[in-house]
Amino acid sequence: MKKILALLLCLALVFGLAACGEKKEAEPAPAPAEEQKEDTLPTVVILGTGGTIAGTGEAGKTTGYSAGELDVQSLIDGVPGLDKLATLKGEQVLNTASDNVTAKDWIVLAKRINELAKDDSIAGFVITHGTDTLEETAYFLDLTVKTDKPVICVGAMRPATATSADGPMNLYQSVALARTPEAKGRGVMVVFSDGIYAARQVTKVTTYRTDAFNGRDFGALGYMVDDKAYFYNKSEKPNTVDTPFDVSELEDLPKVGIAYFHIDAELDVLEHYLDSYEGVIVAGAGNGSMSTLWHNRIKERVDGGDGVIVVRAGRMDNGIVTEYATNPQTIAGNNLNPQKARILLSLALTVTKDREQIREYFATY
Ligand code: DAS
Repeated sequence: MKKILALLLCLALVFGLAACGEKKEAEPAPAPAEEQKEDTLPTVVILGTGGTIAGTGEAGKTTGYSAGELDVQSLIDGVPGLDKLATLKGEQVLNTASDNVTAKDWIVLAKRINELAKDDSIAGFVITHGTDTLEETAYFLDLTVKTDKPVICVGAMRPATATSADGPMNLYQSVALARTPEAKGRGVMVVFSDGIYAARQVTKVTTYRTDAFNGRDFGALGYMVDDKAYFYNKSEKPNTVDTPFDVSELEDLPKVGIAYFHIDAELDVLEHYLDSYEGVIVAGAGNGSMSTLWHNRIKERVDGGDGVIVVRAGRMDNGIVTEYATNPQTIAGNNLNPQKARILLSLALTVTKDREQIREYFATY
């Protein structure tokens, strides 16, 4: 008897579930993919600039390729599922190895983002870029774009034709981050090898391996896992809409050079920079340090009324360079590496030539 009852119960359950299934089928069918895309997907603009991510070479190989060969539409088409994340609009700003990128290119890029950002239908931006100078472009944009929408810089260490090319996943995760509402208001970010990094902090740390970036003393802002962003940190430094740097009337930047200090560094190297540039970053040892020979020459020039601005940065990636009370002729570069200190000084010189105001900028941005 018990067995019969159990059998009846099972049958009732099975028919019940089947009925449920039928009910489900009776619900309105989901909108066709195209319709759903138009209605619900955010729009992300991908601005292509070249680099290894757009590089091609011998099939399978990771070296001996040409950077900046594929256009941005080919990059988009090459990533399965990218069009399920967002409505994508590709624009080719330039297509070159990132060692050829210029300040003029930066200004074109920043102006374009600033213009597009006014369009309410655009959720965020991705910049595809070579890795060599990616951190520089990212920091420049961090100081000059006037939007709180996510701006994500991305690249690859292996060309598109390599075995296990890293570009497609990096691009996928960048688009995913650019459309993520929690990514708003965090400044320009770099996505690389599952990590999310702040533009001001990130630096390239290897010539070859695919986990090529990190945030130095500050680590990562978070992780990407497939298309999901997990944030843990936020940079305290003002960026984008909270900086005084405005590119709208600029075509180029004031000339700022980097003088690399080392044992036996000759005075004529420094002199060259002091003579020909509006600003000089000394890539110094330790606390942005340099020889007495170099120090004294900077003092003589500045005390003698030379308007050249000299900033001391550190050759190593971590720690802070502090002011020298006995040497106010130079400005401490804070914890910016020399290539990033160069960007801040170039932009500062578009606003002021005043040494003390520029000192304040280095303490702030
Ligand atoms: N080194 C290449 C890259 O990783 C070239 C470049 O920076 O454009 O992208």
